[in-house]
Amino acid sequence: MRIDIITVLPGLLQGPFDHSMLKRARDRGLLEVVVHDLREYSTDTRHRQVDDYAYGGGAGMVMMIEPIDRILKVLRSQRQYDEVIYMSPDGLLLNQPLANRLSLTKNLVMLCGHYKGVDERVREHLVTMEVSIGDYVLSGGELAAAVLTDAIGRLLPGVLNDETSALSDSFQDNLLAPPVYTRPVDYNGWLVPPVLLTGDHGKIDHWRMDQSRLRTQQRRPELLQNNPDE
Ligand code: 6GU
Repeated sequence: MRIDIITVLPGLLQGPFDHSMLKRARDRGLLEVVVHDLREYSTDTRHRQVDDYAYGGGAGMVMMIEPIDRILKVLRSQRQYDEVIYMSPDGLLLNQPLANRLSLTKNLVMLCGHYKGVDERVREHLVTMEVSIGDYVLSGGELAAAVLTDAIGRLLPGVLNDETSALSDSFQDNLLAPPVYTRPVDYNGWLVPPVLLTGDHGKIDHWRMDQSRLRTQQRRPELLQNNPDE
């Protein structure tokens, strides 16, 4: 899978994909992440301007359509994109079903918004969907694109060590994950639940399922109301 990220702050996206899961995905050739500096597509070669004042006035700059159209034309001439995603707090709220769906695609573009956002014509004519990572405002779409890339990248077959492990994630079946423990068995008198030490995997699976349901009921009861398949 390939993800192209378009940003005015490429430095913000230098680190996040070079560690852990995403690094493994890239090292194994399962995921290619390419970060593009939008300023390189500015028509203004001297100041590399990519934003301008809003028509009608008001505070805040607006990202211009032309540099965005130019880079998208270049990218689209090289491959077919499944989605061109504008990262925006107005977008479709990211959840596990959406991450699952996007992980099945081959080529994605993520366009990171900044300032007051992009010229509305970009949203009308150039992007195919808008995604938000939650109901709060970030100063730009970069960290949201990193979150979305991580959520997608870890689902690619061959990325996780234990192939079944993504399926047992919290939310994968609309249940939170059960508690987990490791050594020591007794720390300050805080004990590991004895069932986990029995070696009886039928009993352990049953306990974990009960804990998942209990935890979901206590913390996120609304998840139990929803249908697992989107
Ligand atoms: Cl995708 N962008 C920005 N700027 N803020 C957000 C967001 C995205 N998702 C949640 N808040």
